[in-house]
Amino acid sequence: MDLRLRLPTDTLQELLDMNAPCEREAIVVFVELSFKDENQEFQKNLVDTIDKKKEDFLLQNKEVSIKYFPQANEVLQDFLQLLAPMEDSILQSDKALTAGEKAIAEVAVRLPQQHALRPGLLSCPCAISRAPGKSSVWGAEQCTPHSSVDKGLKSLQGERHWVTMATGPRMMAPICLVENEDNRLKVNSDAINILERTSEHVVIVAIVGLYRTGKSYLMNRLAGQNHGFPLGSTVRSETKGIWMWCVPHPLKPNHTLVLLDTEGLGDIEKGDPENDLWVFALAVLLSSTFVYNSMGTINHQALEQLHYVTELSERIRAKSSPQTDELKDSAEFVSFFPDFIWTVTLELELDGHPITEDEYLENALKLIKGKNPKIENSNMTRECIRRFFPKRKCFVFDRPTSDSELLLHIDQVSEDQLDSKFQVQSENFCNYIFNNAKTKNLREGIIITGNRLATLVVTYVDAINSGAVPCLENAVTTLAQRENSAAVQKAANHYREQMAQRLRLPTDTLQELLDVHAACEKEAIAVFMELSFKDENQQFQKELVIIIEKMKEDFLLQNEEASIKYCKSKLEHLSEPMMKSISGGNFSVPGGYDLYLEAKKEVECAYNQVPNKGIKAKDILQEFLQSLAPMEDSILQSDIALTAGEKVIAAERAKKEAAEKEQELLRQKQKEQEQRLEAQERSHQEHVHQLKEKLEREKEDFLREQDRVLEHKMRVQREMLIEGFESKSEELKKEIKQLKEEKERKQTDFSTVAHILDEIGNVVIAVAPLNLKMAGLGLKFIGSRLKETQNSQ
Ligand SMILES: Nc1nc2c(ncn2[C@@H]2O[C@H](COP(=O)(O)OP(=O)(O)OP(=O)(O)O)[C@@H](O)[C@H]2O)c(=O)[nH]1
Ligand SMILES: [Mg+2]
Repeated sequence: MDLRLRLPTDTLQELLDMNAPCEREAIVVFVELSFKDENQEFQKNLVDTIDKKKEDFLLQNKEVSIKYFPQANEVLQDFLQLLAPMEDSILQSDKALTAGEKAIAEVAVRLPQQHALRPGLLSCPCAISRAPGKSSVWGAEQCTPHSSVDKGLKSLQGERHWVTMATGPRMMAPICLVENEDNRLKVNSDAINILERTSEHVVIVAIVGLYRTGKSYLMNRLAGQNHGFPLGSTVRSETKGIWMWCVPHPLKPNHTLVLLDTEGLGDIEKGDPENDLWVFALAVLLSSTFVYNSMGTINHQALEQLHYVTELSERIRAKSSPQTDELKDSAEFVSFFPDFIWTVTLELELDGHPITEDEYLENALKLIKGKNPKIENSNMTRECIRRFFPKRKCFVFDRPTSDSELLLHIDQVSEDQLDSKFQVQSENFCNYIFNNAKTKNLREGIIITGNRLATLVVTYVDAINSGAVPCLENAVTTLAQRENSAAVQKAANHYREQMAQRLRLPTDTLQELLDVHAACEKEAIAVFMELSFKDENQQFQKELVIIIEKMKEDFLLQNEEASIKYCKSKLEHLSEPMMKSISGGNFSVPGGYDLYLEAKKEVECAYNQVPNKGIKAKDILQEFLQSLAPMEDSILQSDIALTAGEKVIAAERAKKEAAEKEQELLRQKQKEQEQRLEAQERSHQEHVHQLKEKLEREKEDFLREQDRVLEHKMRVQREMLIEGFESKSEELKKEIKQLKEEKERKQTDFSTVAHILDEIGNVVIAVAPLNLKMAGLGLKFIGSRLKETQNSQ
C-alpha cells in the first residue's frame, strides 16, 4: 500500500481499489507461509490487522487532504450554495430543456451538494449537464469541476493559489511568474515552486500584444473562465510582467496547459521599452504556441508595432558560441521557435471580398516592393515572422459585445450575453489551441515538463539580468546537468528498490542474485535513458555504472552475511547434541571414534537437508569440520578398540575427505568468479546496447528535425522567388545548402559513435577494477590451488 498509494487520492474509491489487490496479496502470503491454523485463529488476526491498517490509510488520506486544503468541504459547500440561485436561473431560462428535464436537473443539482466532498474525496460538483453551445468553451461534454470552482475557492481562500493533487499542483488562480519591478525582471519563487511540483508534460500558450487589447480576457477563455487573469478597465496596462496559470489540459490526459499572460507592450507610461523586448523574447522562448493579439487591421502600423520580432536575433541565441561558418545564429530559430498565431479583432474583408483568416494573414505577410525605410521595416517584420516561426495561423474576432457598457465589465458578462459571432470565433480559437498546440519541447526531442519549465524560466531570466542574451544551448546544458543528475538518482533508486523487493536473502546460488541484478540493472538503465539527455561523454551514465556496481557489491555482501549467519545458527543448533557428547566424554570409550563419525555424519546429513542456506553453506560446513579436526584426531588416537594401522588408515581417510571438500569448495568459488565475470560482461553489453538504441533514437530525432527545418526554409525560399525577391531567395538557398552540409556532417558523427560505445564499455570494466582484478587473479589463484590439491592426492 505504501508503495502504490499517493496520498491524497483523488477519490475514496481510488484508495479502496488499491486496498483490494494489496489485501489479496497479503492473504496469499499468509496462506503460503502458514499451516495448521486451528480455528483460523491467525487468519482472523490477519483480517483484523489489515482492517486496522486500512483504517489508518483512510485517516492518513483524509489528513493529507485536509493539510493541503484545510476547509475544502466547507469552502466548496459555501461556494456551491452561492451559485445555486444563478444556476437555477440559467436552468429555467434554457429553452433547450423541457419542463420535465428542468425538474430532473433541479434534483440532480441538489444531490451532489448534499454529498459533496466526503473526507479525503474531491468529488465533481458539476452535475448540470451543459446544454449544447452553452456555458463553457470547454464543450458540452467537458466537465471542468476544478476550474469552475477555482475562482470561488480563491476568493474565499485568500492567498492560497493551488492545491496538491496526485498529478501535481492544480492552480486555483494565476500567479505572477516573472515580475517586472522597476524595469528589472525577477522570477517569482512561489510560481517556480508550483512548476517544480509538476512532472506532467506541458503545452505552453503565451499571449503578447499591445496593452489593452483583450489578451487577459482571451487567456481566461482558454482556461474556461470569465475570471482569472485580472482585466483592466482603464487605459493603463493592467498585467505586469508575465503571469502564469496551470490548468489540466482539457483534451490531453496527463498534460498541463500552461497559460502565460504578458504585460501589454507599448504602454507609454512605462519608463523602459527595453523591458517590452525581454517580455516578448521570454514569451517566445518559453511557449510552444505564441499568440500575438492585436486590434484593428493587420496593416503597416500593426506590423510596425510587431517590430519586436525583428530584434529577436539580438535577444535570443541558439548556440552559445558564435558559429564558425557563415550560418547566422537566427537561421536556427525555426527549429525551436513556437507556432505563431495572430489573433486580431476586426471586420474581415479585403478588397470587398470576404477571405479566410489564414489567407488574410498570409496576404498581410507578403513582402511589399519598395525602398523607403517604412516599407523596409515592415518587410523585415514580415520576413522574420515567416522565417522564424514554423507554423502560422490567424484568428479573427468580432468585439465580444457591441454594448460598450458590457464591454467595460466583460469579465462579468455571461456567455449568452456575448455576441454570438464572438462565441463561435472564440470557441474555434479555443478548440484549435486544445487540439493543435504542441507539447513544449526543446530541440532533439527534449520534452518539457513543469519542473523543466521552472529551470528554463530561471536560466533565461538569470541570463537577461546578468546582461547576457538568453541562449537555448546554455539552457539545454543547464537543464541536462540537473535532469541527468536526477536521472542517475532515479535509476539508482529504482535499482535498489527492485533488488530489495525481488531478492530474498540469502539466495540459494550466486547466479540467482546475479540474474535478479541483471534484470534490475536493465530496468535502471532504461529509467536513466528515458530521463536523461545530452549526456556529454556519457558522464552521467558512467556515474550510474559506478553507483550500481557499488550497490551490487553491497547486495552480494549482504547475501553472504545472511547466509553465514543462518548457516552458523543452524549448524550450532544441529551440532549441539554432538558437542555435548564430546564434552561429556561420550566418545572417549572403546569404539568411540566410530560413534563420533556416526554423530558427525548425522549432523552433516541434517545440515544438508536444511533448505535456503544460501551461498556460504559449504564454507560454513567446511569451517565447522575443520574446527573439529584436532578433537577428532584425539578421539581417534584415544580409541583403544582400533589398532595402530587402522588409526593410520582412518587418519588418511579423514585427510582425503577434507581435501576433497576443500577442492569442491574451490571449484564452487571458481564457478562463482566466472559467473561474476559473466555478469560484468552482461552489464557492459546492456549499457552499450541501451546507449546504442538511445543514440539511434537521437539521430532519428535530429534528422527529422533537420528535415522539418529544411522543408520550412525551402518553402519560404520558393515563396520569396515567386514574390519576386531574388536576393532573399538566394540568401535562403545559401542557408539551405549550409544546413544540408551540417546534416551530412552530423550523420557521419552519428555513424562514428563506436568510440563512445567502446568507452562506456571500458568504464563498466574500469569501475570495478578491484572486482575484476580479484576475479581475474582469483581465477588464476584458485586454478593453481586446484592443481596443487589434485597433485597432492
Ligand atoms: N476582450 C476585449 N476587450 C475589449 C475589447 N474592446 C475593448 N475592450 C476592453 O478592454 C479591456 C481589456 O481587457 P484585458 O483582457 O485586460 O486586456 P489586456 O490586453 O490584457 O490589457 P493589459 O494587460 O493592460 O495589456 C476589457 O476589460 C474591455 O473593457 C475587445 O474587443 N475585446
Ligand atoms: Mg492583461
